Amino acid sequence: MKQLNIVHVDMDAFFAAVEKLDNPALQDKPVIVGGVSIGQRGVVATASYEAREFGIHSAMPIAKAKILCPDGIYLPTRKDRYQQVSKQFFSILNSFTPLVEKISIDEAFLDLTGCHKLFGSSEEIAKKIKEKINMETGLTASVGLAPNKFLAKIASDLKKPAGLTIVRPEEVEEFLEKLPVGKLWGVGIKLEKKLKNLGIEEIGDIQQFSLQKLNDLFGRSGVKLFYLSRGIDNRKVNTENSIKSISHEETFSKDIFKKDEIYAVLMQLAEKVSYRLRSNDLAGNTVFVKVRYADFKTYTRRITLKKSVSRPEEVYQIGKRLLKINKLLKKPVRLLGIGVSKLAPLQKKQLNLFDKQKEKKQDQLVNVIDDLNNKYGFQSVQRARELLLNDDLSQ
Ligand code: TTP
Ligand code: MG
Repeated sequence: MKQLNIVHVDMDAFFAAVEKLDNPALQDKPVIVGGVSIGQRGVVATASYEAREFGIHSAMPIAKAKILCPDGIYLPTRKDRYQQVSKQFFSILNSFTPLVEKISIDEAFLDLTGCHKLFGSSEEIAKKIKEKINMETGLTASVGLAPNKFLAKIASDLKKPAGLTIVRPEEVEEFLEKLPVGKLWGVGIKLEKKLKNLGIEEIGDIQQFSLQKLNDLFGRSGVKLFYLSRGIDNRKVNTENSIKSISHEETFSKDIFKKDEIYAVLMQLAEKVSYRLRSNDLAGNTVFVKVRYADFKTYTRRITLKKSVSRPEEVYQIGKRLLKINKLLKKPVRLLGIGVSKLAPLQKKQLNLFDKQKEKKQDQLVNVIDDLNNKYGFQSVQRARELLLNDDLSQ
């Protein structure tokens, strides 16, 4: 019999909830948080549950949200602040077990194996996790407890916000039966339509089909449907390198052609990537760049290095080299992105790829900048850092 050991936790309306936490006057108000960075291309990052009543959801253009809810409170994103709360969230999770898999800024899986002597039954631990998050952050999370990741993820979503849903091993098939097929991983709008055409709307309908039949109908996706519809999922909670990559990108309101301007943006993006790497104590040995042109053609190029990198200057220089070698700047650029993958814990005494003598000085500078970023947010110190680097280190 499968054990009831996997927890999925997801914070409720995360960015909006943090905004309410920092400004209690917003409590009970429809709050919409969105990237209003450059031009009119802003989209909703998230909306409070009050705002969702108006039909607003993530990825909706802000302009459309404003039509649906003109009296809503529209706020720009404050990524550094959310990152801060996220860190607190993960340290709470880590206080229960080291077996935590980070899925995103506000979402994780935990494997409770080995926790019971310290914290009680799985049910008790799931409850404690939920309560501790609420007590220590002032925010609510929704929690699912189930025998595997697939079920725990569905469970945490069922009673949002502030829900706790437990799916015991003996209840699995019944739990899945009446759920819409769209809840299954890998079932997007297209496959959902195909299934509907066959009269399949609920997960229970899939349970009636044999493995052979589903394979004939949908190939590999069909095989997946067979197992998931029965609640079978053997994936482990993956604690190693659970963040696969860290990247940032920017879409410009006007396409950019001037190399200097592109490199300036690249530096800012590299700064952000580096900051996030170091806030998570990570470095990575693959750097990648992404470029999109006016015709929406998008290219990604990567390079794998012998050593891991995390410093802004390193990430920037390698990104710049990738853009040059691959001749990616021959046309005006609509979107530019840079990231680092193949991540591993940061070695504190990591060698600087470029120049050992500058290493210490650069590290000191990076630490000061990190402190300032934590205190005052990103934009305020970015310029200063670029000036410092130009005057001081990058000649
Ligand atoms: P989610 O957990 O998907 O959403 P949420 O926490 O806002 O709401 P829910 O209660 O349904 O979990 O994402 C976490 C945060 O990630 C969200 O607060 C904002 C950000 N985000 C984006 O910036 N863009 C997106 O498209 C999505 C889905 C999320
Ligand atoms: Mg969430």
